[in-house]
Amino acid sequence: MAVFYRKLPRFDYVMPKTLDDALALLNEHKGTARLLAGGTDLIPQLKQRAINVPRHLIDLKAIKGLNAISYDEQSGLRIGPLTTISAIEQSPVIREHFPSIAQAASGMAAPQIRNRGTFAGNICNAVPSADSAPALLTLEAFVKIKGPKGECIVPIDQFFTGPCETILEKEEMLLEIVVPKSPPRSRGVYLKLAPRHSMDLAIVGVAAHGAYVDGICKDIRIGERLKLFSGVRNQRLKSLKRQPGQPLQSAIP
Ligand SMILES: Cc1cc2nc3c(=O)[nH]c(=O)nc-3n(C[C@@H](O)[C@@H](O)[C@H](O)COP(=O)(O)OP(=O)(O)OC[C@H]3O[C@@H](n4cnc5c(N)ncnc54)[C@H](O)[C@@H]3O)c2cc1C
Repeated sequence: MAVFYRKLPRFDYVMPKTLDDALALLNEHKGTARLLAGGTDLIPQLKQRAINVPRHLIDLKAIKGLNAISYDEQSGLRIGPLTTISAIEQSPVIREHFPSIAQAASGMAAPQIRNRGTFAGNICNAVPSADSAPALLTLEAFVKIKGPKGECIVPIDQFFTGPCETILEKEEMLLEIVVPKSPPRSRGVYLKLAPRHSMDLAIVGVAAHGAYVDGICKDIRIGERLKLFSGVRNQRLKSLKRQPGQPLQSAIP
């Protein structure tokens, strides 16, 4: 059973006003500093002493402009690193163009946590039960990363390297989530299996995204995020993924 200490461990708390200052601090205290977005993962982890205590906590909240959601036909959807789960859940543009992302957001935690926690923090924490990941995987999203060496854009399936592990270096920050425009006549959905839906972490979370033209399945993508990365894979899903170009009914085994 997890033990929660009442007091947080000691650390220095800094609240930079600009992105450059935040990145400079992260680089200066390489390996001994952590970024703080909503804190809904980090603070419980610190109270549990579940992670090495950082010497410096860099709170991003005072940096303006990091919570934007924007969409256009060319560059697709852009989600800033401080965009809360609630903002994503309620965004008209996300609901219209990327409903599986909105569904994933609305199935996460309770409203209080959704008002504070961010999608970026959810994918940086990279637990196997993270609800944000499956929809982003099926939508072939990218993440923009910034560090001392500059910026790079990485496909989301290369971002995760294992349970609670990502390619992020200690001095790097996730700057943006980018979701390309979906092809016409495509649809997506996110389904979460949990004992009490949003009040529990997912046992299984599956997103599917497909494009169909005249009953023919042009493209099907399925993003799974099985709890514990058990390696168990559903054979029906696997064979369905191999069936683009088939009439939809015959593609379902
Ligand atoms: C009661 C409760 C219920 C929950 N239920 C669910 C649920 O149903 N589904 C689910 O998926 N999650 C759930 N969560 C977890 C969810 O709240 C978090 O994963 C949240 O999305 C993390 O975002 P945050 O802004 O709070 O991140 P933080 O806690 O601030 O940060 C998380 C980690 O990411 C790093 N980080 C944050 N932002 C960046 C960045 N821009 N660049 C680099 N690193 C960064 C931090 O250093 C830290 O290591 C729950 C949490 C609680 C407390």
